Amino acid sequence: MKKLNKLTILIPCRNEEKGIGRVIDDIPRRILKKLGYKVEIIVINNNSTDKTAHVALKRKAIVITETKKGKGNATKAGFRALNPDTVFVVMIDGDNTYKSKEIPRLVELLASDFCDAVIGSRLGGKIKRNSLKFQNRVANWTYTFLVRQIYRANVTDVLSGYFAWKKEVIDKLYPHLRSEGFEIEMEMITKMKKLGFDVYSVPITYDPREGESKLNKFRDGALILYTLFKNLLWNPNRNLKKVSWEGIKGYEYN
Ligand SMILES: Nc1nc2c(ncn2[C@@H]2O[C@H](COP(=O)(O)OP(=O)(O)OP(=O)(O)O)[C@@H](O)[C@H]2O)c(=O)[nH]1
Ligand SMILES: [Mg+2]
Repeated sequence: MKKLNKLTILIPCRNEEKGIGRVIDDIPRRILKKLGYKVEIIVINNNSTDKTAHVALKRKAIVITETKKGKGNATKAGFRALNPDTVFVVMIDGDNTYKSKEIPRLVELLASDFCDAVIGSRLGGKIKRNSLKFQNRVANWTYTFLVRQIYRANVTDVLSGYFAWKKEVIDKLYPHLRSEGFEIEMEMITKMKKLGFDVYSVPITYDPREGESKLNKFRDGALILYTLFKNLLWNPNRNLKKVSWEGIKGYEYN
């Protein structure tokens, strides 16, 4: 029998009991298996006061705990939990806005060696009614325009939470990541470009969220913009000596 490659799906969650079940249930396991992947699901739970962990564990996901608040901290904890045999990594939100059944669309670009990392694009895809607020759309157009011009990144949605990477990209990127909150995505995109990775977008569907938003549009919007400009001065070689690679720590089970 053909050996299956491991595809790890990271789902950062804080109080997402309303969405996480659907996100996990809709992962197209059979299709992914046919494509040659063995699926592993890691939910990064963060101070949830609801049944997020329970819902995820019931579906046989691995649930790890990150006590430090923020999507950036959760994402980095997810990266540390990756095992060396993972080939591709997907990150998707737990609020059922991005559709997990579209995972094969992102992974195909990696499998065919079209690029090293993929961003699921809402602006280039299907935005369902009441899912992306007008002001968020305007901020996204503006930030995406700036990243395209300044970093020469041919991407069409820099505020997306839907990503796929070849595992070796994470190995090189992780030691450079500093973000604690929602600026993590901007940090990853700008640093991936500076590290010389090929990043493109694929159109995806975006639905209204289940449960409550964790985003503060003023504070997080400003921090994301600051990250965009700050990383202009970032030089991977100059910073290389200062970073320490924490290595793969394996799994923590709840
Ligand atoms: N583990 C963890 N996850 C978080 C934290 N903050 C946000 N998240 C998760 O990150 C994902 C994105 O957060 P959202 O609140 O949906 O932010 P958004 O998608 O930019 O904004 P919405 O349009 O309101 O959905 C969700 O799955 C959240 O549960 C956190 O502190 N810890
Ligand atoms: Mg969301």
